[in-house]
Amino acid sequence: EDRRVEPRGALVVLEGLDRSGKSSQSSRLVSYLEGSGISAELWRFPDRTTNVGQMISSYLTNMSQLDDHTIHLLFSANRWEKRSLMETKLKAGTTLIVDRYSYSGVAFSSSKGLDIEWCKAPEVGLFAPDAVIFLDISPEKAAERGGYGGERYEKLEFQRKVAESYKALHDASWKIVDACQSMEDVEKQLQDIVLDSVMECQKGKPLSHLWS
Ligand code: 2DT
Ligand code: MG
Repeated sequence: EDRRVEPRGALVVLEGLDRSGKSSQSSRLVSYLEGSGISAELWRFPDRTTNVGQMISSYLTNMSQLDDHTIHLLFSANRWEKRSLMETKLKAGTTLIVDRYSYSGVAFSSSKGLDIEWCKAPEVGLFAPDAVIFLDISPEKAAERGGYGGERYEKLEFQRKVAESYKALHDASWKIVDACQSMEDVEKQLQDIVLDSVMECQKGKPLSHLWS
């Protein structure tokens, strides 16, 4: 068996309700890592730039209607189409900070009533994150922050269901961070979590796969 240690970048996922601060914190993290001399990129799902991503975007902005199963599979396909680039980047030593991933896929679709195991199935074989950070905020507090756009899922009633689905989905390995703290306090906690993960991966922690 080949036991050589291959340093690599870390795959770090941020999850949470809309307006929990994922996007701001993700970009701050990338700046912080780059400033510390660590190669890092900001990724987000859905990636609306691809053909599949454009179908997703059109659905989210209510420009098109799709069956719940169909849109679920498109979100998954959007991750599959980025998988090989993800592998290349990680193996080249770049840490990826990813704003939403398979957990959003399962939480949002199962909130519409789709079976959770059915929702997980198309994610099997994608890379498992080295860290999942959940920015924890109540749906009510998130809604008070304002700035829900007019997109399909950006409604308090639905966000309440998503919050319940995330609870059913998370496990002990998730890092739960109180998103109601000041931006700076959240930022500091995220930096510590991510640095730990980056160090582990530099030491050659093997890449693993969903669903684990
Ligand atoms: P943003 O607001 O982050 O652009 O997300 N979603 C996301 C799903 O339903 N399934 C998925 O697999 C992913 C990644 C969450 C747009 C919306 O898309 C939802 C919010
Ligand atoms: Mg949104």
